[in-house]
Amino acid sequence: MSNEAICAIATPYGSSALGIIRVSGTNLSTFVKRIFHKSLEDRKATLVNITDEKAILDEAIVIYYASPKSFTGEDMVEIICHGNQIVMNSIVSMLIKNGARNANPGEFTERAFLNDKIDLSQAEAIADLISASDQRAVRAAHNSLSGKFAQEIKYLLEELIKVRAEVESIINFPEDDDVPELNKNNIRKKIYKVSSALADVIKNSYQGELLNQRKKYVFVGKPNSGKSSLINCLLRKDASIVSNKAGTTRDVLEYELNINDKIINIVDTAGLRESSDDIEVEGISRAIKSIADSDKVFYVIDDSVGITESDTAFIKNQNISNYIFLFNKIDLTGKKANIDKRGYDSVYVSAKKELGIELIKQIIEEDFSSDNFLETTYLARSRHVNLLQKGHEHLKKSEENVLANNFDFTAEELRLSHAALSSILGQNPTEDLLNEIFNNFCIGK
Ligand SMILES: Nc1nc2c(ncn2[C@@H]2O[C@H](COP(=O)(O)OP(=O)(O)OP(=O)(O)O)[C@@H](O)[C@H]2O)c(=O)[nH]1
Ligand SMILES: [Mg+2]
Repeated sequence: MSNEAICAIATPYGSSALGIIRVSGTNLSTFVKRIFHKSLEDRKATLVNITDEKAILDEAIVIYYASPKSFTGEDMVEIICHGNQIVMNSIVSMLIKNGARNANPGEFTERAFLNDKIDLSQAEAIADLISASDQRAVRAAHNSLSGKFAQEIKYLLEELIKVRAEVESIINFPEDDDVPELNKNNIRKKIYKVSSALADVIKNSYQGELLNQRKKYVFVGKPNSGKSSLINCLLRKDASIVSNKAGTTRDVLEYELNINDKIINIVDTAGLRESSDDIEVEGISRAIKSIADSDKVFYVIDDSVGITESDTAFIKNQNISNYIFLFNKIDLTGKKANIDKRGYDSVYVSAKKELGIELIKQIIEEDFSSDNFLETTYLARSRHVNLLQKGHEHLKKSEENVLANNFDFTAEELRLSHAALSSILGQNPTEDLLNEIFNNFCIGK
């Protein structure tokens, strides 16, 4: 690891009341003295004038965190200045002139990991917390970040080590001696105990993985049914082009929608119909693809036309099971905005008169409340889930080998299970793995 001083703006791009710039490196005290013309007390907010060759860049609060009591474990400086991009950029340029360099994405967190301030699962939880799309995802990320997830893995590793030791001692039995039944049963019981505890962690981590993915709702239906109009109503802006020409939307357009702090993606698609236009045909095939990875389909029907055979045929042929009919244009049919739960779920709305738009949001919110969430849900990533499953598979094989009196194989399977679980915490990580994880962070974290 290089110990060069690194710096980055830690707050989002744009204007805000305050902006934060972070610096991390070894022995920053001389660096600090040079740029601020005074020494800073550890963990104390100090007001300074930040200058670059006599020109005042800003008046700011700076806090110095002496190693090892800092996020990265190195010396760190946090500069809390005015949240103006030009001011912040000029402070960063001044820091670079004085010997720091721009931090790579995730480099602060990577240093925290390399300095043993956090394990790899906690580092990943930081990225997940930053991008968490709703309250429950935030809580689950906290469960991982606080180390609860890591503690469970550490417990499993400790238990595994105990069994491994016992198996090794059996392997060292004189060859002509049979392994006493008592020892065999003991080992089986212990493996079973780890295996069922691991199964519980897997169960909770699956849920966490789902939480980590933003829910996606796709709007499909015939041309002119009003898909784009409804999406614009939900977004409260003219995002998609609307026109009375059938076949207006040609591409898959994905937008972010915030409903009471739940962030979801809504997708506008090309109207479904037989077409000889290559571009339209491609648009329709993209619409079909986006249905495949959606959480729910809103099938939009022009209520003045009603459901036709081609609508039901499409739903059947594409095997769409999780869908809701949105009957749009009720201003033309005189129906009331409402949710009809008889038979298939239907919502009656009008994009033009903005009727029933809240009902669409209600349907989406119901999806969130039906997800069960446990306090022990972790925001596990697929990397974790895969390793947990791998660890579990090897444990099962080790149990089979105990039964077959193959203790050498038992030992090997236990070793592989141990290796899989310890990779979750980043013990013996490869450089590729670290690059993959930290490159997905934002700069400044
Ligand atoms: N009366 C009435 N007209 C509507 C309503 N919603 C949409 N329209 C009109 O229906 C036409 C088609 O609307 P779009 O939102 O472009 O329909 P679309 O389903 O996205 O159509 P394509 O992109 O071609 O598939 C436009 O002229 C809209 O103004 C509604 O609630 N009531
Ligand atoms: Mg459209």
